Amino acid sequence: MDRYDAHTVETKWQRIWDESRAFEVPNPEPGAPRNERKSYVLEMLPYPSGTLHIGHVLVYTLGDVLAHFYRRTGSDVLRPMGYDSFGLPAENAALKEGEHPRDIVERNIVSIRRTMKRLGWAIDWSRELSTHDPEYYRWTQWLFLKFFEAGHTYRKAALVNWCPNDQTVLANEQVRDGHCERCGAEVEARKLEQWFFRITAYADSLLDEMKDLDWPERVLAMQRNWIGRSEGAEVLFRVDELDIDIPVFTTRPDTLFGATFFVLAPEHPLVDRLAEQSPNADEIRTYVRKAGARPVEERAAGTDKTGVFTGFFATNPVNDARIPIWVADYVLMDYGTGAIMAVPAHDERDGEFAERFDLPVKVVIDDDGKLVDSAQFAGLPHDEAAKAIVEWLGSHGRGRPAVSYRLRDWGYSRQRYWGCPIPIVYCDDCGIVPVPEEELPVILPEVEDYKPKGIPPLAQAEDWVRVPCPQCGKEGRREVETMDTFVDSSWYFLRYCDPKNEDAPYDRELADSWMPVDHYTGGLDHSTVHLIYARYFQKVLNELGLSSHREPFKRFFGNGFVTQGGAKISKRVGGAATPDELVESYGADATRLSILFIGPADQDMEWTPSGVEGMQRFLRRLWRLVGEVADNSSAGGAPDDGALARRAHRTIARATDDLGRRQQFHTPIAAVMELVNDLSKAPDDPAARFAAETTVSLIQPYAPHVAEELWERLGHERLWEQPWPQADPAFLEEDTFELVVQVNGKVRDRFRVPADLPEDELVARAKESPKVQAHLNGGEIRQTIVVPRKLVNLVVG
Ligand code: ANZ
Ligand code: ZN
Repeated sequence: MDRYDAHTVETKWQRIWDESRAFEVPNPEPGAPRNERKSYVLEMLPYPSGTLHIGHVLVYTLGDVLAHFYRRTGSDVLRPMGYDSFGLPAENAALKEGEHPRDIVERNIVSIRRTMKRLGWAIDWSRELSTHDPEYYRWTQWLFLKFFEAGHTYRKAALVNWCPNDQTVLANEQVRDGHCERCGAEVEARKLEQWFFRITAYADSLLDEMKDLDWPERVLAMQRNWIGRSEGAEVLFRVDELDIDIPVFTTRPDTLFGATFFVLAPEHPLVDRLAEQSPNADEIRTYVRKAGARPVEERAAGTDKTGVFTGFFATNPVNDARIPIWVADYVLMDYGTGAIMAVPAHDERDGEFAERFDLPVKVVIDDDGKLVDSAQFAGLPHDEAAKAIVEWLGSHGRGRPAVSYRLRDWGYSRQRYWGCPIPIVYCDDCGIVPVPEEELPVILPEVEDYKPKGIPPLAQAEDWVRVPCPQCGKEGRREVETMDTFVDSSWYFLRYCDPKNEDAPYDRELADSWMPVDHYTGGLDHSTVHLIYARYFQKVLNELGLSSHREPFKRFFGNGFVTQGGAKISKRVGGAATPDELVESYGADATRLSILFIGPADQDMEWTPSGVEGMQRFLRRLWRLVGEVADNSSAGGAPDDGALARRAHRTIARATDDLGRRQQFHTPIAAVMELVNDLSKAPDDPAARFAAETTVSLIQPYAPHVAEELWERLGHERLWEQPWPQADPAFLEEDTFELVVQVNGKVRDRFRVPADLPEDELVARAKESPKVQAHLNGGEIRQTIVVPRKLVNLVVG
């Protein structure tokens, strides 16, 4: 047999797959029976602001392995691909290169597609889409109209996060520690009219429906934290001089007797009224102006406490105490009610403020957690007291249980050029008027200069902007802001189900049959951005009757970052090899294997060239060995039950379990390598042929080209369509033993495991046991003792 030449093998099979449209899944005729088992395998679509880097090789190879695995285990697999081509990343790239964003993304798309094909990813290319394509964004606009009609999107003036560098508004989700997520510039506060999605109305659904998701706990925890649900009470404080009640939100109604002052956020609507009648009017107004310019993040952190006294007092409903009303910027307008009762004895921030301004401190909860100095509630444990006080407030009409959320409505309009136009016309008489459905798409106009200057660049396109009002026909003006690119990516997975539809974003029945996405893969950096927005969209679409599903992604796998020299690879970094260069030097199969072999794919991983060299050597060895076996034996020989046959069956069982249940991508490669070792030691074993076929079959999802070539050598055809090998339990049984698992020397579980598991794997399985976990209690494992073929003892303390 010839030497292994990756290039020849890979181009051969890529051509065959292309010509036979191997990975396309045609949609069935309406009403036609379908395979019961479907698997929608999806990875986050790339931004074509640049070309692909090694990080992409990881994400899309992960998806590829799953797609092959599920196809071969009997599912109809949908595995589409597209490009998130609108938005800041592309526009910033265009600005840097002095070109039009469309030219940049379209050029990058050509390059990305070519690289993807060279890597042999099994994609249904007939469903390809780009979000900047009018055929796509027409439907983004159509969905906007549906959201608008149903009141899910609205316009309001609000304090927004302004990136002075990108000259545009950022959603809260796009601000990291007070800095722009994309460019790193410090974010400023600005007041602007904005378009919002009413995502806060879905806060509880977003929380409750997490129970249906098979997602990593850390991602769910991030979303929970982002939504930030707090239970507490709203309490009314009276201001007699003005004859008004001001509600506050508190999570600690049990501390009500300890309130010694009262604070309004500078933006609170009542501040103006108080200032008008206050002797401190000037001081208050100056303070409010200054606070408004301070970034919200800094205010919330509240390192240096500032504030002014208004001269007014509020009355505490439980004890009629009159407490001074202050204005201070550590209270934020968009949380709770924008007003607080301050309890300096039990709240750290109030404590600091009291110290700074010399305000009284009153302790109302003692060291045992019981109330003191709190009238009839004294002596009660504080949680019981909280309930009793809220009840008392309710019966006196001074308060009620309340819930607050950290989640804000999603501001998505951008003062930038390269985005989906918002199909709205402003009319002096009719107000905000939606563009009629039949007039979509509202095409993004060409402009002379798309550079961001604070005024939306679309305002320059005068002929485009001026348009008759769709309602009264008088001259109106088009909306000149564009949508954030996260709107485009909030529904693309639905369009893939029916990408050519010209009458609707997608046929509901078709989308229902593919959705939800069964395996979604992408970066953890989207945990609180795209992954929340897409969930929100899906819920609204469900309620608008456009989908029967409420969750878009049943299972999510968050891949780790690929680093090189310790640095995260997110763009082309100097010195880092590109996927194209790797394919050129080592072949696609070696490149694919090497990235998944580094380690657990959900953790960050350091990429080194030696890994891909090692994989190239492995493939050469596999090639030689399988070639020899193919020459020396004939197809169809049944394996005996010798050691090699047993090994092969165990390898099947391990790889199948790792891929299907444990979502482990590196261990099956190791298992196959071991089998190759065993085969090389026993090339004349009666089971050699079976072992060789098993090897090729199991490595196929990782290295599909070489696997296909060797499969052919072994006298078979179209491995990508062959059923996944099945481990025969008869071959598995013998070589297992009953593992005894102890915690601190006490037996907590026993179960059978394969005899050849390495020690670290024995320990891993021991820790996975729910019975053992119940006894670990989350404690730190200080020592592990392994007795081979017998037991694992975990010592915690
Ligand atoms: C009295 C009190 C006593 C409070 C105590 C806390 C501890 P989380 O848990 O994050 O929901 N608060 C309410 N609205 C606020 C606003 N707009 N800006 C700044 N702070 C605000 O926080 C809820 C608590 O944060 C509320 O409960 C309130 O202070 C404060 F020992 O009321 B608390
Ligand atoms: Zn009008």
